[in-house]
Amino acid sequence: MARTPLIAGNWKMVLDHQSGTLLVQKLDWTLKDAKHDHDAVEVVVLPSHTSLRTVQTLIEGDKLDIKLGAQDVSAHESGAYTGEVSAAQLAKLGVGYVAIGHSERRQYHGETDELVKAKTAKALEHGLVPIVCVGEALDVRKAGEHVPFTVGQVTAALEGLSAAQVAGLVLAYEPVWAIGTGEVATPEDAQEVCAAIRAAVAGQFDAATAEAVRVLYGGSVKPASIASIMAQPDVDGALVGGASTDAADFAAIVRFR
Ligand code: G2H
Repeated sequence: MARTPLIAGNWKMVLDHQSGTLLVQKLDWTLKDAKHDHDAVEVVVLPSHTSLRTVQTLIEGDKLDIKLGAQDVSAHESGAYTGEVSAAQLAKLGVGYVAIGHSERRQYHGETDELVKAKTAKALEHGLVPIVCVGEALDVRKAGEHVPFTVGQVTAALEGLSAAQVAGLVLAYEPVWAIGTGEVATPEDAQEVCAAIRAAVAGQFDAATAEAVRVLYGGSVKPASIASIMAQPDVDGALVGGASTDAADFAAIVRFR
């Protein structure tokens, strides 16, 4: 079965609940004008936790086809974890997706492969679709170790999950050197690692799981670069940061074809 492309907008700590709501409205109008087929390309926005409720109310109230995701989730079930947001809380709010292990979480908040694995399992337990982020820093790329490094992050995150769970989740390859730098990996760079990730999933689970799992590329994706990235056979979509905070740019990325 063909994999449905997914374009996810990671707003990071940029938009608030008002600017975020406005962006979703503009995005929806633009996509409706363009008669965008949401079954052909799925659209997800990942607001800050403070904006989730407002954006969810808009999406549900106006029956928008845009889907909602969070940028992070706790590995804990519930209890005395000040500042954390649980998978159960997100699920109750109607959140469908959650980014886990983004390089900014790994870099600035010390998130380890072990924590990413625990968060992924917890998200799945509550019916959320994890978008598990992996990718190498510049020194790793320069050493030519980007494939084993990234595959290692994937293998660690997926350890202990069932094939069915893995088939339904999303992996995002985001080379750290290309994040917010304007430096985009070439389509061939993206394909090389996304294909290696898929092959690793086949080895860890089976061929059908590898065929089903969606692998995104992320890192300075812009309207001008999306088509060539999406033309790669193992790239099933994009995790977009900066360009997702502009409705026109994000709509153009969603309409990559
Ligand atoms: C990578 C990406 C979105 P940007 O962080 O996850 O951000 O498109 O700004 O590089």
